Amino acid sequence: MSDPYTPTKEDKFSFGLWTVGNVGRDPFGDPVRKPIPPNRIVQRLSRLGAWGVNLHDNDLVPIDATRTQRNKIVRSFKKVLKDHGMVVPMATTNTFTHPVFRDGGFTSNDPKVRAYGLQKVMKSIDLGVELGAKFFVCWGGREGIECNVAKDPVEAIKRYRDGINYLCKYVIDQGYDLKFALEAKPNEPRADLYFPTTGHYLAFIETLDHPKMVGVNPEVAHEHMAGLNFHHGVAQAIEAGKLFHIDLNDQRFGRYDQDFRFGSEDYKSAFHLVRLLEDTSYGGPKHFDAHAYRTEDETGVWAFAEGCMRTYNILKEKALRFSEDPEVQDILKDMVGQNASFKKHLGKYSRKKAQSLKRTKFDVDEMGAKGLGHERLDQILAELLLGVR
Ligand code: GLT
Ligand code: MN
Ligand code: MN
Repeated sequence: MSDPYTPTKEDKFSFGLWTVGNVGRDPFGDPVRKPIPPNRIVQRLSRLGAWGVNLHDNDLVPIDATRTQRNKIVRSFKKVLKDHGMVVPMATTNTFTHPVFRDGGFTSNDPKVRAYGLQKVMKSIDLGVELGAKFFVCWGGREGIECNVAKDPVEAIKRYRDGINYLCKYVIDQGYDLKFALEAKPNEPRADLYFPTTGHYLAFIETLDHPKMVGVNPEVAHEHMAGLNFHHGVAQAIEAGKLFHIDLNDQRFGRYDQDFRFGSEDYKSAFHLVRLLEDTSYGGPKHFDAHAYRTEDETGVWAFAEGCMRTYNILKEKALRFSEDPEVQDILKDMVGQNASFKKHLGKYSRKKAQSLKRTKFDVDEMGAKGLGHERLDQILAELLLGVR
């Protein structure tokens, strides 16, 4: 069946191998599904209309593989990508599963662990570039702490900076066309992670040796865990020219990292996000970093993947209908651009302008008396989303 919401490769939808490949293990329960081999993931995703797959080094190549084994796996993966017209837009490194990373990769107190972390990431970069990746995500899943007196947090930040600077130099030295996207999360799997939000990373990036090579990869669930408005954070990243990549999923506020199907929990927040991404010049990969409920078998996994993409496209259509709605347009026209004569007071500072502004009389009671009409506007959105408009 095909309808206007059926995904196509032009939509630039991607999934991590670890997302549809998630076996449903959680802290209280064993896996409920068999691992799906990477090559079959590529085939099935392509058939559903996805454009790309992303991977951690060890999603494809086992951590203990020999060079010969690695090359064989990579050769066969490249062939299946080509046969199915699929790309690898983003790659990343697993610096969180092995016990060696129990206290972080880049921020570990042990220089030997930090050196191993760098080695692993460099090899993972080589793999990503070989597969055609243009973005490299760094999610510091273990870069955090439980016992806060065991690690100096200022030192941890400096170590993380040293790590990213080193990797930027490596990418430049190799002549790779690759940019880094840093992914924040407030907690889990550590009690607290350094760089808990996208905003923390936006500030940190400006302190790097090569800030132009580094942007962010915000994830819906991670900002919602912190109780933040996701699309506002994304807007700030867009405005700063730093939205290199995005992880789409869903999540109830205040819970553990749920990584639910995109748009499954909060249609309204998802609408605002889709509208923002579609109305601005983002144009990058739309990556679903989520997984099927633990109740599902493999059939449910593909229903999950299709659902993520369809919901995005449905919300994209709703965003367009909202913008084109004549009543919405009338209301917005009334809201914006009034009092044009006051614009002369704004903008670039000059002493003359400031003096003139200080002399201007404002009738604040009259200015504060007028309602803004947001109730009606928001109800129009509610009715559109609920399908009666
Ligand atoms: C892990 C995490 C994600 C990150 C991935 C990249 S791995 O599943 O929960 O948010 O984006 O390392
Ligand atoms: Mn993510
Ligand atoms: Mn997550």
